[in-house]
Amino acid sequence: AREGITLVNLDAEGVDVQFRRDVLRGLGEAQKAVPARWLYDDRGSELFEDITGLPEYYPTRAETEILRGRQAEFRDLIGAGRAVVEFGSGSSTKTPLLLESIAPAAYVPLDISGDFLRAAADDLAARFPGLPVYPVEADFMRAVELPEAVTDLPKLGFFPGSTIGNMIAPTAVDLLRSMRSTLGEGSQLLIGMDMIKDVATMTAAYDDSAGVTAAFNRNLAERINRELDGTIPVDALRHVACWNDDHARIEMHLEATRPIEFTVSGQAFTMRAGETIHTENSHKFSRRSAHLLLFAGGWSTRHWWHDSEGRFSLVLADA
Ligand code: AVI
Repeated sequence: AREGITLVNLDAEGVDVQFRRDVLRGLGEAQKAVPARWLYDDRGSELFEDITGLPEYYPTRAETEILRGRQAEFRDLIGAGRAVVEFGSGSSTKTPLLLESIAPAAYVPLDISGDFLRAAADDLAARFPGLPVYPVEADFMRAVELPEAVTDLPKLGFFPGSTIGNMIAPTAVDLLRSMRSTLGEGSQLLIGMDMIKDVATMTAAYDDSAGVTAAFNRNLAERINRELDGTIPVDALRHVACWNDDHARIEMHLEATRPIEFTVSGQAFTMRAGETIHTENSHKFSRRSAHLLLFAGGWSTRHWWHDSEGRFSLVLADA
């Protein structure tokens, strides 16, 4: 199964049909699993914001360090006058750092959520008064038609945060290929990728001492109870973050601490003590695996930047 994104589809009772389908299907599998995209309801998105500021969660700080410290190099290698197409609503700190370094001709944020998109676009337009901003509400997992105003401009795709790492390889390749069709010949892509490092550092980033990541993970079970009339005893689920060396990824699971029974939308499920629901993958890369993934997705790597501790990379690639 591929982890796609589609526009919200509610039934007569206001239940998100796809959420219900994914949860019922995933809880029925031998290794229970729910696609990670469902972690991000309003509460989950708030908790993720909190995660990005945690001492253990190095990726946001490391990527911001690169965006701050390498502005002159971005200017040299990317050049002025491009339309910057950001996949996902702009982040309040990362996007301005890129825009101020390269002096783009236009900014096109793409997001599936119209509300986030408009808020981020208004914010950016206020900070860069001379810059034309064209928000596009779309599912960027598929090729997107960009506004006519930017058709003739060279493009730079921007996909920070290592969100590519939350996808299994076939989905990541599909996305990179869609980005290439969206941006067209002669375009560039600036993409964040989190690197493989010592297991303790990676694991701590997903199991912080304040318990914010645990709350983020358990919110998925709470969301199932809230939205799908579920009876999951959330107090019997423990947050687990572990390194899977075969797949080079951190996995998040919810582990039953005792045998439990519950229903979701009227369907009954059981879990043995120690059984888990797999809730997220966060793949980490070597230079070689990053290069191969980008290449399979239709992109040739041109330049690598990493933070002072070598934890995180921003990669510039050509279509
Ligand atoms: C959004 N994404 C890049 C985060 C990551 O690091 O994989 C999601 C996350 N999950 C737990 N902590 C952060």
